[in-house]
Amino acid sequence: MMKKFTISTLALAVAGMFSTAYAADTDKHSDKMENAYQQTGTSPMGDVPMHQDINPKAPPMTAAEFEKGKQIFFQRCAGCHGVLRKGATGKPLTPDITLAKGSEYLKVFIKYGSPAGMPNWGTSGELNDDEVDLMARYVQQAPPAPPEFGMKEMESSWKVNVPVDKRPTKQMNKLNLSNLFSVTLRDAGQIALIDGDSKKIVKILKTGYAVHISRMSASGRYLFVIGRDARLNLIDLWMAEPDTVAEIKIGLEARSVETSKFKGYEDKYAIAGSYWPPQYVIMDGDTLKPRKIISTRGMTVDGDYHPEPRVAAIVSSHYHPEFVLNAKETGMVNMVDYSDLNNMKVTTINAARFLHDGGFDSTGRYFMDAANASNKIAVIDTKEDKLVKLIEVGKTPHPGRGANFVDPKFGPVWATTHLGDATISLIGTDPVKHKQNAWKVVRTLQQQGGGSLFIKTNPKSKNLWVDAPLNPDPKISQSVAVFDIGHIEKGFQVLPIAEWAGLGEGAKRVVEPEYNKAGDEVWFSVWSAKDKESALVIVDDKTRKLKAVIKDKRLITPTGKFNVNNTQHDIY
Ligand code: DHE
Repeated sequence: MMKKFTISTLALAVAGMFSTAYAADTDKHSDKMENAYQQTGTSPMGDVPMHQDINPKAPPMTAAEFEKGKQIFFQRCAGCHGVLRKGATGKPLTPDITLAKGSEYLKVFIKYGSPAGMPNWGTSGELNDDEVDLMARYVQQAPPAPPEFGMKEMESSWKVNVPVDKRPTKQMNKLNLSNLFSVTLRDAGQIALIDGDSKKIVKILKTGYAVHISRMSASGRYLFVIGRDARLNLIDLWMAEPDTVAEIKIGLEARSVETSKFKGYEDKYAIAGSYWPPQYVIMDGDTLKPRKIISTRGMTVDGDYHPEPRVAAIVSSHYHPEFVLNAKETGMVNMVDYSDLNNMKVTTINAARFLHDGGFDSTGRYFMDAANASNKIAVIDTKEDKLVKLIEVGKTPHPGRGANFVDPKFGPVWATTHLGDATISLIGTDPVKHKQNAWKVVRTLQQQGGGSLFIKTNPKSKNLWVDAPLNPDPKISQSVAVFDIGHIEKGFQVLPIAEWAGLGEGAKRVVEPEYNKAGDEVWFSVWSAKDKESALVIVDDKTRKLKAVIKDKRLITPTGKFNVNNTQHDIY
């Protein structure tokens, strides 16, 4: 029989667990940082019409309440619990589970959170008591499924603004394109193109909602930008004034895009993966005409069916005409062969759950792929199309694309930082000359704290930079740690990047180091809320001294920065 709880007893129990477990257990603290990360980008699907199923067993809700519950769910909850509430990094919340828990239990859980990482939505002030009550009732209803998005929908959203034969045949502007930066202006739904030489904003371009990443075509001419609303812009950098020449919506929610880089296929295809529907689409690289859509729904590495495996990182193989694509929830890496789209082959490699981000080793052969919830890096050999090894690292690896350098003792390594602890794991990547170190964690470094997202160096640099924008301590989230690669065991220096930006109030999270083409400057975003001033801070890599600050009222919420040359050639 189900136990009866009153709000107050449960609240005390949960709150009690909270204070003791929390103070003592930094692991739980790290769960919080991980959840905060999942919630940094709200799902844009709250406004998508979905059918409300009347569940006679669930507490009643009006259509208006249901609509509000849906909005809140997609803004705050879907990132962890999944669109269909079948569970992702958060627990499943399907009616078979939630009805058994009952409204009172759910209200306490939503209001006070849990030590396992569920945020305290009520006591933090994010939701008021009425909203907590509404959400407790909402999660007992059947989850509404968002619509599918197939070829018909893609084609009707597809626009070629400048046809290929009306585009320039050579570069028509005087920009040093290979040192141009595409900077995500996240909450403005824009990117800024910034000239890396003069540090001047060349142009602001409108893109998708809560725009996420930029990628370059193999030739360096075309820039692809994807928004969280799955809107993809194709920007031609050769035009007198770089502009969007084609656009398409590839689904309802997305994070990744990449272009074909194998010899003979340069600039030919683009691929974009979506979170919803769980699928990817291959398009023509110069027009975005959709060619082939493949679903990722299917079995996980553990043999269970998953209805919504989101597409996470995609990289482009240098060894075969293939895209290397992460299906997050299944833990499978898909090697998508684009040489014959009609008779398409996809090799599925079992890795581990939940695949998120990653990058190549310095040779471009091995894809170092973070299975974040498993605390592992999967090494994928893109020449043999095989899993080489699953390597245990720190808690919740988050490499971005990682950092490649030569460790003075262990030879070539690739490094990842972590969201869930203060470590950096260095993995040996040379199975030929340093066989004994290959595919092992050869060194673990301590940095300032957890909540780290990106680590970076450059082949021409002796520095290794690491951020920690989600660390709860502003001293840490507003600065970066830098290691001297030649004396890596000696620890790190902290640079107060946000202070150097000279901004007023704001979160001022320092996020994502990115090098210029020459590898002698490192750019950081100082990321505050939409209504607060943000900036870019540029540091001289050799002296580690401030070189420039870019401030402009148009620089709203800058986050990712993509240098054309480094993105084009996978340099990191
Ligand atoms: Fe990202 C890369 C997903 C939140 C900045 N992010 C990626 C990739 C994925 C992803 C799958 C890899 C793309 C690839 O390589 O093809 N990111 C997600 C999320 O699901 C998550 C956790 C929550 C959400 O709802 O979006 C999320 N990401 C963020 C942020 O809050 C960040 C810090 C700020 C922002 O702009 O939104 C952020 N993510 C980035 C950046 C990259 C990225 C800068 C590219 C790194 C690179 O070096 O290529």
